[in-house]
Amino acid sequence: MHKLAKLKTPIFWAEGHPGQLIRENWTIEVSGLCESPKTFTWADLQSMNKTIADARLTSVTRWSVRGNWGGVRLSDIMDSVKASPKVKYLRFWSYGSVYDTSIPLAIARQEKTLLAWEFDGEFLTEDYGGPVRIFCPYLWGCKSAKSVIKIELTDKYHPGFWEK
Ligand SMILES: Nc1nc2c(c(=O)[nH]1)N[C@H]1C(S)=C(S)[C@@H](COP(=O)(O)O)O[C@H]1N2
Ligand SMILES: [Mo]
Repeated sequence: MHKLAKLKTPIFWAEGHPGQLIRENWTIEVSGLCESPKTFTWADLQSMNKTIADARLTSVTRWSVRGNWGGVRLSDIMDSVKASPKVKYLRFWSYGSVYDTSIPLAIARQEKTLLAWEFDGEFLTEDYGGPVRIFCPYLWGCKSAKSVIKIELTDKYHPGFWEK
């Protein structure tokens, strides 16, 4: 059983569970206001500097789960695509392009905001947003988009799935 399941972490998939997703074929497109838009493959992400953040994912529905989340800092991703000084928000899209959510630049740049693929040393499964999800302990859990396929760098705020 996955560690997150042992901790009785609820599985949120408002748009419907995506089924099986293949880790090795995963890609995340990073585009919008930047000099070098790039599609990161699973291998690209694995070759980057890994950060482990001991932090908590907290939902407005009154549960939270704490552990060691591992992945790459969103700040490193932004540097890698040469994000424009005009960027004010990052907009995340989950698999299927139904669920989206946006966060302000300053929070994306915080040290524990990650593109995460593991929890307590174990790969994230589809239930918990694998292969790769956003992990942002500074905001409500709804901002930690699961199974992310695309990140848009924007200067405008777009209300996301839950806000609409
Ligand atoms: N694609 C997608 N991402 C999502 C959600 C969702 O329904 N779909 N729910 C959000 C909410 S409200 C919370 S609290 C966390 C829950 O993460 P978990 O399902 O891994 O516990 O994921 C967030 N990311
Ligand atoms: Mo939530």
